[in-house]
Amino acid sequence: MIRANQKMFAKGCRKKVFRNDEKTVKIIKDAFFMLNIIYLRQAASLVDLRDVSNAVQINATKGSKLKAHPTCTWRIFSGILLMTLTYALFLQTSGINFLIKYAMGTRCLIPNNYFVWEITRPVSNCKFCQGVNSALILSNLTRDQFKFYAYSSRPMIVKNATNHWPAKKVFSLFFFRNLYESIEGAYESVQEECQFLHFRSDLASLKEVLSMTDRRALNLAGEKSWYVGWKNCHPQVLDVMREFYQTPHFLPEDAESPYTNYVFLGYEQGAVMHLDYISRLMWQGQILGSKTWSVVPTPECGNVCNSFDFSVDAGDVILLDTRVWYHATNVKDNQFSLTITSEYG
Ligand SMILES: O=C(O)CCC(=O)C(=O)O
Repeated sequence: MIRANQKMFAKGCRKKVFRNDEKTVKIIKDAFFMLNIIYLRQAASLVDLRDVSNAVQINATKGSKLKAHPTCTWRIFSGILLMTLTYALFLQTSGINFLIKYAMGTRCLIPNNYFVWEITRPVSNCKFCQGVNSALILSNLTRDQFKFYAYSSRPMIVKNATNHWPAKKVFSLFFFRNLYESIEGAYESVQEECQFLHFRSDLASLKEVLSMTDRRALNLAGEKSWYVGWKNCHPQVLDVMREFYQTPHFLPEDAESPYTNYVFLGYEQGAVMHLDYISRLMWQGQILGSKTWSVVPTPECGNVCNSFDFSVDAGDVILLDTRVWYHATNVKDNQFSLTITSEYG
């Protein structure tokens, strides 16, 4: 009997789960009171009543799982729709994120190379090269004396201006090998923030340059000749280098100089003919060896200006506006050439 009543009550409650109207609620309430009275009359205890109540809850839950209520159908539909939209949004945003990351990870959307620089550079005013047929050679200059020439676009050589630099006794391929090997992140800084120029050499990175064999480093017979340049921008590398050279003493006091520099070193054919895309004028201290520089005016000035060559020896400083003079270098007489270059302006 109790079981039969339980079944009946359970049936009513299951309906309650699925129907919300007031009439149903009233019927169920009445049934509930009736059942309680019946149970109590049949000497059921409160524990029995609690059991009935538990049984009803279990059945009601089962019912809700087995039978799909319209609200549930709507919920399932909404859930699927929501999941689909979220997934679509995820795909879309991950696509957008990919594009954002690509744009942020790419330093320039337009490729950064000589061809692009050449076609986008401003046309030069030929005044910079008119009447210039040779480099101006200066020596024993004070800062005051140099003021007059400071921002000239005529190539200039200041003789014997770096002879006192300790760099001439210290700098070598082996010095830079030790320096770069001893500073964490030094190689990466060249690769990621600075620049490596291999010119005609088969060396693809500074790491390759600094790990070449001693025979090749010395350009011994049978070894491939090499000439490279790279920009130093790692602060620790620069700090160490600065112990061995100074900015040329004659440059104007108020001239700006970046806390970066370039090293060019190697043998035989040096830099290939090119223009620099930098913000200021260039100075270069020739620390070891002698070089020939070839300078050529920009093509738009080719009919009013001349190309010419000049020589620079160890100890000299060369000053050149490498933004308007195309330039190439050649190391003399199988010597080893090593220079420090930076900007001023
Ligand atoms: O020193 C060299 O051989 C080349 C220097 C150069 O090309 C530059 O400073 O732009």
